Amino acid sequence: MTETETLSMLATALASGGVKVVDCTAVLGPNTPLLKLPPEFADDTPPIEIHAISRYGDRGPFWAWNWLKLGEHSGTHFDAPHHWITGKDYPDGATDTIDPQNFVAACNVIDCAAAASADSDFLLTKAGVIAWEAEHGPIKEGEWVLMRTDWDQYNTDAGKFLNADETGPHTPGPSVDCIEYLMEKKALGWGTQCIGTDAGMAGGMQPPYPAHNLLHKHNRYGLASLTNLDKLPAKGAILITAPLKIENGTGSPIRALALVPAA
Ligand code: 23J
Ligand code: MN
Repeated sequence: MTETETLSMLATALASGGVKVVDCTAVLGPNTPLLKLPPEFADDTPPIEIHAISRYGDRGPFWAWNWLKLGEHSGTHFDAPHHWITGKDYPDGATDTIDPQNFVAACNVIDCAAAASADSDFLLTKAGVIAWEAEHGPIKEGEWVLMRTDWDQYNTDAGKFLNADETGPHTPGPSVDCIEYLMEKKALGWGTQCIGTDAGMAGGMQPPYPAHNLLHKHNRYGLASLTNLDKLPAKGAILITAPLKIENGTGSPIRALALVPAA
C-alpha cells in the first residue's frame, strides 16, 4: 500500500466512523486543578481566568470573544524538554522548536486503574511494564506510554485530584526504573492522568521527579491530566498531542485526541 492509499483509507475510516476520535482532554477553566509544590518552591501558576472582551453587546454587537490567563502547565498539557534543567540545552526542546512529527504517534496504554485505586501512591515499575509487554506486545521506538489510573474521575475536584495530606500529595506515577526502561526502549514519552508526569511523592525519589528528570534529559516529552484512557485499546490507538507554538515555551495546554478503531 502506498502512503497516499494509507491516508485515503484513514480519511474514509474517519468519515464513516470506523475510526473514532476520543477526546483525552479535561475542560480548561477556572476549576482546573493546579500543581502544588513544597513551600520552598514557587508554584504561582494562577487559576485559569476567562475574560469576555465582548458578548454580542455594546462592546461588540455581533461577536463574542474572550482573553485568557493561564499557565503553560495547566490542565491537560504537554511537558517540553526545556521544562527541566536536564533538557535545557536541546535546540529542539521548546514548544516552538520540537519537530511536529512527534505530535502524532502510536500509544501504549498500561492499565493501572485497580492498583491505583487500592493504593494512591502506586508506582508502575520496570517489572510492571515488562509484564504488560508480555501480554500485549513490545513498546516500540517513538511510541507514547500512557499510565491509565482513571484519575480523570477526580478532575473537577482539586482536593481529590491532588490528594494531599500533611505528608504531601499522594498520586500514582512511575518509578525511577520504569522511566529508565522506557528511555532504553526509546519511547517518545510518558503520559499520566494525574496533575504531573511524576507521582505525588516523587520529590523524595532519587533523582527527584524522575519522570521529568529522565524524560527531558533524553529530549523526550511528558503528558499530564489526560482523560478517557479507559476508552483506548492497550495498543493500536494514535495520539495527537500538539502544544501551542509558544515562543521558548516549556509546555502548553493541548487538546489530546486519540484515533481508535470503533469495533
Ligand atoms: C514543576 C516542578 C515539579 C513538577 C511540575 C512542574 C509538573 O508536574 C509539571 O506540570 O510539569 S512535578
Ligand atoms: Mn507540566
